[in-house]
Amino acid sequence: MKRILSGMQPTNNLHLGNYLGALQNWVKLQDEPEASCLYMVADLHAITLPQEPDALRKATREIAAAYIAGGLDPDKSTIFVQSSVPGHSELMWLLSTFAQMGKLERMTQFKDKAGKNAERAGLGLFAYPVLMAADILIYKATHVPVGDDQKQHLELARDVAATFNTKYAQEHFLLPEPYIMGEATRIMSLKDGTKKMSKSDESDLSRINMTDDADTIARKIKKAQTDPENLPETVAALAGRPGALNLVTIYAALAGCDRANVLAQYAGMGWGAFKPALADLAVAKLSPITARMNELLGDVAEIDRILKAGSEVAGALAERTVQETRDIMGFWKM
Ligand code: AQP
Repeated sequence: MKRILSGMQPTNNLHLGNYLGALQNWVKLQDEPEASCLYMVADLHAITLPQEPDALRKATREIAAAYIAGGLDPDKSTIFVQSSVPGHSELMWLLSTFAQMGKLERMTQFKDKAGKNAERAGLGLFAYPVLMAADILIYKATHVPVGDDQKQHLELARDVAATFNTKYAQEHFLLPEPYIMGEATRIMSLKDGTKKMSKSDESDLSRINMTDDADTIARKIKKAQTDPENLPETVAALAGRPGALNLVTIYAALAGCDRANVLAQYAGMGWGAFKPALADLAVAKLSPITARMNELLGDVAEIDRILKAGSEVAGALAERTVQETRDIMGFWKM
């Protein structure tokens, strides 16, 4: 039996990178035999950077709607909001006593997000990987779908689990494995093919949001970074052309084919021909999802009902692990 746990932060609307790199894979996982999937809206992680309360509340529902519109089925997957299960925060504190400062200091995501202001960064941003360890270990997840940027955090979760198990001489926490879903799809910014497409990029033109309408998608793709060369015949010839490579990657991911297949069709053509074809494909793929999302957001009571049911399932699993952990550690019991 596999237990899978993953989540996304409600820092803004989901974008095409979140969909092609994560959500699309989660949908496939929920149909795997013997898999039990838990997908959370990771709002406790979102507050590691400043958030406005109303915007956080709105984004939380929007992400839940995007999960469902993108294909997660509440009858197959447990969909819930991280903060509605208090055990995540409690277990994080318990586990923080097993996480070594030296290892946390080496986390590249902290360095990237704190930037030059590391001295002023909050403790939460620094301790983020311990919360992620709690998210995973609380459900005794066996597999965690992770991108390259999260592998280091998963390693920390394994490390914390193993340290705990050794200290108390029992196999209490499972050591989670990374779930690699074939070739990772990393979608880059439409304005700069060397930077990943990101929810928190200041420029809205850098990403295609799952809420964008057809005209907006076409306009953003039209303005996307390319170069004066036509499309080449081989993938190797895209080296050193990050903007061009990104658009070909997006096309391939949307069409469900290899980049080589895309080039076989478009080699020798200019961007004036390719970009409209890419825009049409993106609209065809995203517009049904956007329409379903808008429909769901018109009935927030239904989203809340799904999240409440998910929280009850996740909460029961989490509570059991927290209680067991408290007992093992020797806490007083009422
Ligand atoms: N550009 C991307 N290409 C492929 N996959 C991506 N993911 C994010 N960006 C891309 C995957 O989406 C999931 C959600 O990640 P997250 O919400 O925890 O935050 P993130 O990875 O930091 O994503 P963003 O969009 O860049 O958010 P912000 O700007 O808030 O930090 C993960 O599985 C991630 O791999």
